[in-house]
Amino acid sequence: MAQKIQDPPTDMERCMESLITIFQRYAGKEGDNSKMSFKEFESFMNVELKSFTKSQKNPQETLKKMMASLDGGIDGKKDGQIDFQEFLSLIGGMMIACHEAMSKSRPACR
Ligand SMILES: [Ca+2]
Repeated sequence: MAQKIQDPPTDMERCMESLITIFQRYAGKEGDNSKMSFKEFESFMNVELKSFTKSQKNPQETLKKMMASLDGGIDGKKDGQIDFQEFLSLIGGMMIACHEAMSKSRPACR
């Protein structure tokens, strides 16, 4: 049977795959690769979002607050770990802020 030639992944599909791969890379540093401990979250923030983390007055304190607000944010299940759904709500929030900043920096259309 002839095999259907697969289309190459789209930019969006590549982007989604990258998010999953990056999450698993950090979440898998210790134990379960489906959840991030504070140590794993801190490592993720210090490497992958370093310009944000470095710009904070007290990076560790900020990360602790972020972790506390993410953990249990959706289903109310506070377990001291960040699962993929909680991770996506962080990325979503940061992307909304980036999108707003990018929209403002563009010259206004006339
Ligand atoms: Ca883990």
